[in-house]
Amino acid sequence: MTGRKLLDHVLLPSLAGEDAELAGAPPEPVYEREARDDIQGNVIPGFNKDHQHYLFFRIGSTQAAKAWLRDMAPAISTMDDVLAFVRIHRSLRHRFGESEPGLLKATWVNVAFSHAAIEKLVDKTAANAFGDRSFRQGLAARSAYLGDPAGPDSAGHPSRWVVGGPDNAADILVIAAADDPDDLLDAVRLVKGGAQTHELELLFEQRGDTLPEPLRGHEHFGFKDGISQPAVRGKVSAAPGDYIAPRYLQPADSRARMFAKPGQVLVWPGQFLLGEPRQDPDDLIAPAAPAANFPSWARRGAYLVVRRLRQDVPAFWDFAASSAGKLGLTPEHFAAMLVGRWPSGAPLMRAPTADDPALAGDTWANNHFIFDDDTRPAGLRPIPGYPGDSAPQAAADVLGKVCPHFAHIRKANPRDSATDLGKPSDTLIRHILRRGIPFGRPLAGVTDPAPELVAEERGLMFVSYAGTIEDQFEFLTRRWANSPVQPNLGGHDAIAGQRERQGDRTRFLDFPAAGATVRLQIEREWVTPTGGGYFFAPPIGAIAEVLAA
Ligand code: N7H
Repeated sequence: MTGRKLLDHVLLPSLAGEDAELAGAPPEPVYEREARDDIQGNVIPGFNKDHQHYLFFRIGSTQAAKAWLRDMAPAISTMDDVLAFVRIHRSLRHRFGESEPGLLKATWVNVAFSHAAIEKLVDKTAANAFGDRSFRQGLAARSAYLGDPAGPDSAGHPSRWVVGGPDNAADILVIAAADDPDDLLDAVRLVKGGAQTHELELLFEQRGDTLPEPLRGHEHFGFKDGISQPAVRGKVSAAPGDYIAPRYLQPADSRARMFAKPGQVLVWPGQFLLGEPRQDPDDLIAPAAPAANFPSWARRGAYLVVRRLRQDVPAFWDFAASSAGKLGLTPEHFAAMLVGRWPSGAPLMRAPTADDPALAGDTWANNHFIFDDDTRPAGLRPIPGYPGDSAPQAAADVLGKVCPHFAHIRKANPRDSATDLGKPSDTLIRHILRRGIPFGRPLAGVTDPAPELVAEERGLMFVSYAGTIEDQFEFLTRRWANSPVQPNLGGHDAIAGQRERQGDRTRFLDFPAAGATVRLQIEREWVTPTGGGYFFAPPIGAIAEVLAA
């Protein structure tokens, strides 16, 4: 049986059913087969593979590039392909639990284009019809605005980037991903071979891999990543319960209209796919009109941001250790306050004083918390084999004493907190779909690392998709991570924040210590941009019919 046929049949065990539709909830768009075959699979639902490869190409000859794209188009992995895989995988996990023996394997490929590439392949008018100003300008031109180092001698200055700088910006980005590293190598070989015969110059390539056990799923500082994602509203068919993102809350729980899984907020698809119903910023549940500021062939495409972020692991942990010493905390606790989660992924809001690996491993509990009010237990549908969420619920932390306002996850997603924008529903229109993966060999957990290992490059290939770059990725970075007073007072985001003021890159944290706030200056930097680009992942139909026509 092929994945396609299975997709029509595999619904989440015991969750599909007549009670799956919620009274009073607005109807969500149905993505029939034609739409699912058009949307690239890394946008929705996301490849989520342990091994990925990023290939940055420059077009040599427009005609040759078009011929290559015509060859490539049938090989682009669709939402239908990837969703079928995810559903079968989920079904196996329900049966086998965590011991699921890795029975399924797949290899996926997606492609995206810069503004300059669209100009070359279609024309200037088409390229300029994209309403997102940041996309039109490109990442290098926006770098200063993002707070990246302004001095040309700084490692993070665009003139020194490995790709995406003023002289080495890529036209086309190919993302290949696989469960099996050998399968990935085969796919990359094929892509490179085809590109070479069609005069595409490979400017840069980056392999990314999940870190080896016991760090699988963690990033280089040692923290579990990929826990919190928005859920895209929408259905695969009109059948009751056939949602893209399975709904785990009981209809009797009023939050079932707002969350797919506990803590996983539902967002209308137009926040990620052009031309689809967007999120109403004044109402947590209602849709708003689709955007129309793009060429008509680009409907159901998504903007893609890629940032190659180098991480200096010793600098991060040195700061954590010295600050922790001043505050009477363990370095691990202090570092968890910078992130908002313990290394295991357990949220501080539910594990305020010590890590809780069991909570971290509980996918129905590890994202279930809000910041400003007490969190009520979630009413869950019966989930086979799941005994229920028994960890203590989060208590209101308006002042940020448990999870500080500078914590990366509180900056990037303030959840129920009122922000500088006003109400929590405004936060919904800022969400992004994160699809990154680490690169380089780990240092975390290595005792007495050899100097050569310390000196190697490592970091995060940060990748995100959204319906705008300016109002989503750039907004999160510039307005919240880089600001010491937004979305709330408390200091900079020490993870994602960048700050440039005439060469002074010092950031600070206002640490909520007992009695008074302690201001901690951050002199060193541990996340340095070293390359990337702004791209557009078009609907698959447009690759052959428009870009390669
Ligand atoms: Fe972040 N980190 O290790 O600390 N991130 N991030 N990020 N990030 C998150 O909740 C990290 C970066 C977001 O919904 C976790 O899945 C690192 C940029 C958002 O609660 C961890 C880097 C931007 C979330 C990290 C980095 C974001 C998030 C917790 C750079 C966008 C979800 C795991 C090297 C502007 C927040 C999780 C939510 C979570 C880390 C960069 C955004 C551990 C090391 C540039 C939206």
